[in-house]
Amino acid sequence: IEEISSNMIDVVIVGAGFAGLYMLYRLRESGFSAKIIEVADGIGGVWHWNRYPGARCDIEAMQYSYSFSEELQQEWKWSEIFPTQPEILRYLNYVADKFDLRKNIELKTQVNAAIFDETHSRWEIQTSRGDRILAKFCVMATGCLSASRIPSINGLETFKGHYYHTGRWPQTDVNFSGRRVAVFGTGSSGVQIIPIIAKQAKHLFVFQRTATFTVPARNKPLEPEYEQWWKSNYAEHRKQMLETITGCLALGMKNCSAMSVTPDERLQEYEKQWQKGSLNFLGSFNDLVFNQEANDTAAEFLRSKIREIVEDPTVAEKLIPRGFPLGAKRLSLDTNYFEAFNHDNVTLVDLQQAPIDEITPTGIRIGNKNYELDDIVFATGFDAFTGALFKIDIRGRAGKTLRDKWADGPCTYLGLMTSDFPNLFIMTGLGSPTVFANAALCIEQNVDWITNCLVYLRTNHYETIEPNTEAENDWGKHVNAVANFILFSKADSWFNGANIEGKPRVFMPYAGGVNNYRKKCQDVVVNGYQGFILATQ
Ligand code: NA7
Repeated sequence: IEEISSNMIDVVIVGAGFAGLYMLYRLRESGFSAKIIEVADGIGGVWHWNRYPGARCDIEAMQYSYSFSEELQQEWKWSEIFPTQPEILRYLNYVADKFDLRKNIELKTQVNAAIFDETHSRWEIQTSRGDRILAKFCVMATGCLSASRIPSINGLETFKGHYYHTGRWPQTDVNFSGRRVAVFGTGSSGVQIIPIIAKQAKHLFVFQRTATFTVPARNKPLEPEYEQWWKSNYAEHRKQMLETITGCLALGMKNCSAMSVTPDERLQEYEKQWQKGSLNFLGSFNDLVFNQEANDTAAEFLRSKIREIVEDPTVAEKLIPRGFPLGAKRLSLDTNYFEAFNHDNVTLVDLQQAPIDEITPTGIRIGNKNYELDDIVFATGFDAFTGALFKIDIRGRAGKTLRDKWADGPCTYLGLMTSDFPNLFIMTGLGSPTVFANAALCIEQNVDWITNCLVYLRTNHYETIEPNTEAENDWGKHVNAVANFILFSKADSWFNGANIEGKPRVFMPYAGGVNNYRKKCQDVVVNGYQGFILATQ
């Protein structure tokens, strides 16, 4: 009993990324005892692991950053519009030091299990160090794109060279100079790493399964006037960001249908957004995400750009995405991606023409053709949303496992909680707009909501909170209805689990926008935590 009581805290947070760090800060500020358990040997979450060459954020730094401290947002200086992974990691380390967070973070510790004890209404967290930590609440800040995935390709274990996954990049320098390299994957990670490896490698083979849509980032140093514009009125700008669909301020966007203007005007607008460069391209007109006809015009514009940039027309045709709407696989932001295919040392291998037969000790074989390789890079993505959660044995009421409960796909209320798992909060982008929006802002909103909820429970002497099944089912239906309204569900992607064999096909994020999601979360609170069961014992 002594051991248990000395080990009992209010909240265990799993994960020390953007979400976990701010969660810890807010909880401590609100008088709760809290602790982060993190498997990595450093803080940063995805920004710790994704240290591959070219890794950077595709949301502007002035917006993809914490807003909770005016002092922090005034004193931190970003160097570029779109920050690199090392710069973001430095920022998060700075935040951890400034707010003295490290004393409550346990690194190099894996959470193996989280088990709810119904008798005492508390969670028991079991770690790789053999510890059992008891907590009233548990927050899974485990990330939506953190469980990296290398596809099972015949013969990989026989390969004598090195192989890497972008989401588990080594901390030592990897230099591809003079080497023959293969890259699998042409999503956002592949699009970022390919042009960098193209510059270094003796030869780069890009093994493409699906061609991708990407828009130039046109990244540049942060100009002092622009920085000043943000900093002179940061609070107001942040407030405006909350009222948007994407959680980002995008100035000068057209608020009309792509079909309401002439073809010339449409092209001019696309050209303008293309020249500006940013994911805002998808907001060039207000119906690109749900009107197929409008979407086609934007997709066709991007296809014409690929034909313009790529010199070899045969290669260009292979690089042109077809068969799914623009945005249904997450739009990428690039720096010289298509240009890389103009280099003599870069070869595009189209896996739709012929799939891989095997990886051999010295390379890759397709039919009679052998590609001799020194290194293979897998930019093949993640078991999104649920992957990191399922690595933990999570058990709620009556020993029910989360895996069993979600066997046909995850179900949550507001993405934040799931019934039969009281006092367990989830912040992995499930049922929330995080992956379609400014993740930093979405995380702050989730953390603030959870903290306010815990304060409410404490003030009103409640022991537990969990959603009722009706509210959970209704939320699931709403998430689905929104997904069916927009075009983002119309492709095989990690949005709907299609990138993982055997994973249930359920559209997991909430595509209704930051502003609408926030409003729904607020309404639930205003109506006395509507849809939740609050219990005093
Ligand atoms: P993504 O977006 O899931 O991209 C993974 C890529 O890897 C994609 O092009 C896949 O092709 C490809 N892939 C997956 N498995 C294979 C196999 N077996 N063979 C060949 N190619 C394969 O992951 P990213 O890391 O790029 O981006 C994830 C998010 O992280 C990103 O959107 C940002 O928000 C941050 P497919 O399309 O499945 O045919």
